[in-house]
Amino acid sequence: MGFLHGKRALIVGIASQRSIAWGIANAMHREGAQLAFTYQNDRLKDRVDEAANAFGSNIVLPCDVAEDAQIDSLFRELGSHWDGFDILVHSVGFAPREALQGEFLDNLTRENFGIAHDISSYSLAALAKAARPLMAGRGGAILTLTYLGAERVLSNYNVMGLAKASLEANVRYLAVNLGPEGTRVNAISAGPIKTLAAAGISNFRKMLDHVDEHAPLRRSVTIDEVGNVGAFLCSDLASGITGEITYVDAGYNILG
Ligand code: 0WD
Repeated sequence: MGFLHGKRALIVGIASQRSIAWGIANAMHREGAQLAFTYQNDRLKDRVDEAANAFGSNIVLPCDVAEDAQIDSLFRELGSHWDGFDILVHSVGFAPREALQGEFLDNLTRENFGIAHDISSYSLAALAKAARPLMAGRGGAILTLTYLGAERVLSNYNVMGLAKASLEANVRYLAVNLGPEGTRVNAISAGPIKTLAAAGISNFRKMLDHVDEHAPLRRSVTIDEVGNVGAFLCSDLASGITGEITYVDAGYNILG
């Protein structure tokens, strides 16, 4: 029996089979969790339907996290399938493409700053708040994805680094707020992986090559490696861990 047997998990942020959320869903499914999925818009619906099929789920619901009404209706709908659930995976991030190239100030605008923070950080707290009635008191867990650019200045990451720093603080505030009702909140800081979101970052290939050459393990990580740690962090095996950022990056973050 898998270590997530009997758990119900909502996966937010699958855009393709290369998505980190796909790797997390795969590991959670393997460990016995029942899954539900959201899709951002009609363009991505087929991909998410494909994921639901692959993981034996028939719960696929729309949710653009930029829209309050869609967040509300997501949990109303989910509540008609499940009377409660245990795991919320937030694998969502976005900044306008032009902000992810050049120097930090080159393409910094109030609008780009707002969008990056809204979609990449605020959405975690918004989902956690809306999910609360269905998650409270079950010993559940919330997981999000962050990146080293939150702590260090990395080329081209720019305003997304600020948004990820906000996301990491968000994890800590949520952990304190939701801890008393038994919900844990953690993040994985993943090494670079070639996904649709990563394709928006200028010179991403160079970053990946650098990690392959210099990380202690002399390689980058896979979505399955991130998925395994995600499944662990959201399981009862990790019942003593909350408010933490766990690195799954082949050791790259320890380098000076
Ligand atoms: O190297 C990487 N790929 C890393 C990614 C390293 C470390 C962290 N991360 C983070 C990302 O910042 C993000 O938070 O992992 C998370 C997942 O990213 P991913 O798996 O790399 O990217 P992808 O497969 O593109 O999924 C992200 C998805 C979006 O995809 P697109 O490509 O369409 O932007 O986030 C979703 C969307 O499906 N998303 C939204 N979902 C709901 N509402 C929204 C939105 N407004 N915007 C983006």
